Amino acid sequence: MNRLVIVANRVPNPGERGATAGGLAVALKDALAKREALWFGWSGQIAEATAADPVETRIGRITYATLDLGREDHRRYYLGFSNGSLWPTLHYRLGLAVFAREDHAGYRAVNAAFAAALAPMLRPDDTIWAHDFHLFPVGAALRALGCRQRIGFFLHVPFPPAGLFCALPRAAELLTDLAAYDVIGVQTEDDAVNLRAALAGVGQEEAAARVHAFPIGIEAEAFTTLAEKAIGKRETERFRQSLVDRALIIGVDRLDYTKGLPQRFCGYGQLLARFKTHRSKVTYLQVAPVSRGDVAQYRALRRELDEWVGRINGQHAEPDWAPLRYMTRAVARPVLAGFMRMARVGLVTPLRDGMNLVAKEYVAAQDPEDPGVLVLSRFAGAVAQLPGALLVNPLDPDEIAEALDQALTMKPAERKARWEECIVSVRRDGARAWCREFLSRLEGANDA
Ligand code: ADQ
Repeated sequence: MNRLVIVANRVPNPGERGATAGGLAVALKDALAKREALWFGWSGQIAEATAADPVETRIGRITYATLDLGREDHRRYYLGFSNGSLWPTLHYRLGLAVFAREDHAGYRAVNAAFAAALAPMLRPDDTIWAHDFHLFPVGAALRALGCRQRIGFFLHVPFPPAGLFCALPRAAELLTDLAAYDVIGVQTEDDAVNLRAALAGVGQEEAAARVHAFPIGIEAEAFTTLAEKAIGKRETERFRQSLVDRALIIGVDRLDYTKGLPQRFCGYGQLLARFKTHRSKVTYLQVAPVSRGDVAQYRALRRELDEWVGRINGQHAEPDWAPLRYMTRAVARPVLAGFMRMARVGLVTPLRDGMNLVAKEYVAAQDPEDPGVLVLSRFAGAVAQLPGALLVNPLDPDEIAEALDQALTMKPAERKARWEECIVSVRRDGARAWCREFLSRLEGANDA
């Protein structure tokens, strides 16, 4: 079998390459287990200048090739254009987007540097798969260097309506870059419709026909096993005892303004204010490790959430009950899986999300005989695969409160029926199917 080359902004660290790995590493596990692979990208380290030659580490059949980013490139490419311009725009938050020509130039320069470092490592029959919004131009940069291999691209975040995306300066250039790819993958049919329209709008009709939706999933069985094994372990049991038979609501997110956390906290506050029967009978645990802590908007969000926590606990706590427990430390996946299994409600209310794997993990973690209820934003890509969830508008705290009340008082038979509607596609449309479907379209692309 030919080699698979993954190009992504981040390459997992040595410590993350085992059982604790998250995100893309988990989703690609199956594809990477079956064939020789090269994983290329940023090391996560910042140096004086961006390295020209990658550092290679081989573990089994996977070679990890990483470049350190220069300080200025990191600021322009990563913090500036990727996180400051593209991330908010792609999440429909044009008002939060900033644009600077220097950042845009830095973004293109790093993509060109990635291509220049990767090209000499490529074999003629490699299959190349580039990931996410940091790397819109890397395929075109590889083509400019003469690479004729199959190159696919997958966008993990949403793609907004064409008019919104095209308000971003240089949007047409980014869309033209996408035309270099043989397959352009997005999470949902809505994203595909939006991206096709945007491509057609800049005269890239042929590229528009290469856009397809591939909803990403999780390794459901493995996550279920993780959750089952966590029950009875010391950490899980200590947590259970601390709840003193109170129903648990759980939220697990990166601390990001797309995840709707202030509105969610407000919704929980509304539950306690309006549905008084739940007072002292429910505990909400929000795990939200700090991400992109060096970006001002993220620091402001953190302050806002600190205020919400103080307000809710200050207003509603009893001497023996804190209604909201909030952690900005990361929690290990096996422990999280156990907490999710214990939770009566999984609360997942992003304002926009490409997919949202936490929603699927919550479903996979449940005890089939006594499952909890998923309260899910109607703006998460995962909605299409989770028909049994209680859907809410994440901007409406009252609706969140009403859904929480409904979930907390739901009869076991309805909980079971709703969970069964969700688990079918969580199991069927897993990480393995996502990889298989994307790669079979990409590898069949030039044969058609
Ligand atoms: P993210 O925005 O990071 O990913 P999500 O899909 O929910 O969002 O999470 C990815 C993984 O990180 C999950 O496996 C989750 O368990 C883990 N994770 C999240 N919060 C955590 C926490 N507090 N502690 C420990 N682990 C945590 C982007 C897009 C999503 C898309 C994914 C995959 O924004 O829409 O679903 O890529 O394509």
